[in-house]
Formats: sequence, structure tokens, C-alpha cells
Amino acid sequence: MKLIGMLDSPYVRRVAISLELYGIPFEHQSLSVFSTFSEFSQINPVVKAPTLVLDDGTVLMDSSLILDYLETLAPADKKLLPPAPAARAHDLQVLGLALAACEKSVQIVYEHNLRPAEKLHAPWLDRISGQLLAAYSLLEKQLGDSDALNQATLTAAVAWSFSQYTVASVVNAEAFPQLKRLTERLEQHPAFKKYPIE
Ligand SMILES: N[C@@H](CCC(=O)N[C@@H](CS)C(=O)NCC(=O)O)C(=O)O
Repeated sequence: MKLIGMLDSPYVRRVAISLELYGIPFEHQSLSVFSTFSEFSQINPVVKAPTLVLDDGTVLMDSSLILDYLETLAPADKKLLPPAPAARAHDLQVLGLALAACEKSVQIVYEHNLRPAEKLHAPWLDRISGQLLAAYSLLEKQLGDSDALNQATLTAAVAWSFSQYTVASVVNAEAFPQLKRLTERLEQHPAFKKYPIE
């Protein structure tokens, strides 16, 4: 299978790291949704990263849907989500917060990079910055001092690294010691090192 998209996308990166942890072989094609829009559109006309092209030609998009499929392929001892309902609900709650943090960070980046400076909309920026901080505050509490490596913690760490890479001025790292500690630890894992934020 082929994973399309750049590792500076937290969504692409969480899929690449998960594939590595599952032990599923794949080819990574680092196409940009911006600078290589037309090449990307030939693979997926919707131009969303990540896109996963299966060996039979099926095209999947949206990281959570892709990971839903990959989790079915993973051997039992490598699955990244717990099957028991209560544990699953807990991890999905963490994932919802981590993915909201990714989305709000991306929205802040797009607001600054894709709009002419005179068209920046301050009330929107204030709103999404507040939402981003709300997501990280809840995530900080939910994670506690967890040391596990699973879909919830890996996505939280990928989200945190992305926010520190792109919107560090909005998210003061010192206010989120658990996220900082977890991310520093997981970024040392070989799967994270193999697929670094670009
Ligand atoms: N919910 C999606 C979000 C994916 C997403 O927004 N990816 C960005 C790159 S970080 C993208 O494709 N941007 C181009 C666009 O939305 O037109 C997921 O989990 O995969």
C-alpha cells in the first residue's frame, strides 16, 4: 500500500507511525497538498492528506478512517486500540481531544499562511486559539502520567509536536508538563524517529 502526504501533517504522521508499529509494509510518497496539488489530485481528486492507496487500488482518506481499516489488519498483539468498551471510550475521548488540537493548530496555520495579512480575521483566530488551549488543557488531565504507547498517546504526542512546531507562541509548553514529558519520551521511539516531523 502507498501512504501519500507529508510528515509535517500530524494526520499523515500518525498513520505512518501506526503502520510502523503494526509492522505493515508500505511505501511513503511525500506529496504536498499545496506545492504538488495537481500530482496529488491525480491520486486523490479531493487532495486530502493522508491518502492511503490499497494494493487493489481502493483510495482511503481521513486518518481516523484509514487507522480504523489498518487496525483490522494488525495482529492481535500489535493493535493500538483496546477492545473493551470502557477502555475504548477512554482512548476515543483522548483521541477526540488530540485531533481537535491538530485541527485547531492547522486552522491557525492556514489563517496565517493562506490569507492575505489584511484579511486575517481576529475574532476567528481568538476563537480557534481558545479551542486549541481548551483541548490541550483537557488532554493534559486525561493523559495524567500515562507511559503507554497506543493510538491515543501516539496521536497526543504527534499533535503536541505539531503544535510546538507550528503554533508554539499560542501554546505555552511549560503549562502542559504531562504532554511535554510524554512527547519527549515518545519522540525517542524508533517509529517516531523513522517518521520525523519534516
Ligand atoms: N480529518 C482529516 C484532516 C486531514 C487534513 O485536514 N489534512 C490537511 C493536511 S494537514 C489537508 O489535507 N489539507 C488540505 C485541504 O484540506 O485542502 C484527517 O484526520 O485526516
